[in-house]
Amino acid sequence: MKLAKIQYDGVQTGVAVIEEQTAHILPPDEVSWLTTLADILHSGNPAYHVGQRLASARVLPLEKINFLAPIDSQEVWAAGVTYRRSQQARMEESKSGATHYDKVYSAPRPELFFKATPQRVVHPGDAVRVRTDSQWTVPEPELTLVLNPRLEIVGYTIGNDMSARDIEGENPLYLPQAKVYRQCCALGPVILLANEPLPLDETKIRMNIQRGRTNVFQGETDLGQMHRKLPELAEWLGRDDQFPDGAFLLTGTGIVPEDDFSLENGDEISIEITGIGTLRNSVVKD
Ligand code: DO4
Ligand code: MG
Repeated sequence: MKLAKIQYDGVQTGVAVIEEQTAHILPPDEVSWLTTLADILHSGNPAYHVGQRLASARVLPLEKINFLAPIDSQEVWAAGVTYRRSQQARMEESKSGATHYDKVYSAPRPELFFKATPQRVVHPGDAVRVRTDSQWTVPEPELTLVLNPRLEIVGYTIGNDMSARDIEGENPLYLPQAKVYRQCCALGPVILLANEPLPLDETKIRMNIQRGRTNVFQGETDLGQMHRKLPELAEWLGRDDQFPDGAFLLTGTGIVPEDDFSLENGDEISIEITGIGTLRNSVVKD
């Protein structure tokens, strides 16, 4: 089952079940008072609570709705260097930090970093940003775990971990500035409920970047290439920490464009993950 936060009838927002062509907007929950998407996700049995309200849902065609980022008050975190391709790319970009990236790929403790607060996350269709002080910024297409306050994986979505490679490459201590700024992250369009583990080898991640009429980048990987297990990443995030509002955890990129590629104003990024959907965003660089 896929759930989304949507906007409809101009200004109304709500939670909907998304099917191939239709959005089923859930009516108010007068029994359990599960109001937000996060309330449903954290309820212990999201599919059951949604099922209770589905019969009286209003149905709209997808053309009549806009998708919002599926986040409420969760923090957004990210894992890094979880694929060989990311390890190689970081070692190339950072002469001084190369050994750190080499070690973290195979160390028991993964690289985890804070990525965004909800207001830094853009909706599907909106623009992600290139920092004004970066000349080398790329999108990072990442499977994203949706974690409840008990750090259980309750869903999956698509995330874009925008990264200023020149800033992170100059000095690894600049990582928070390379990663965290306004419009630095996109999430959505839907959350696939985690009823069963994802089939790793069959779950492809594809990224396409369009510049005007030209396709300037195309890349593909699959979850089978990831060096870490998904529950392992969630478990490390929860160690000695608390997430009363739950969390999103981007799981690292296995697709990194060649070193001469940087995003430009007006580029269109699309990230597709098998079984979840496609996250599309434009790029602003001003
Ligand atoms: O260590 C730098 C960031 C790595 C990252 O974001 C990734 O591998 O996806
Ligand atoms: Mg990343």
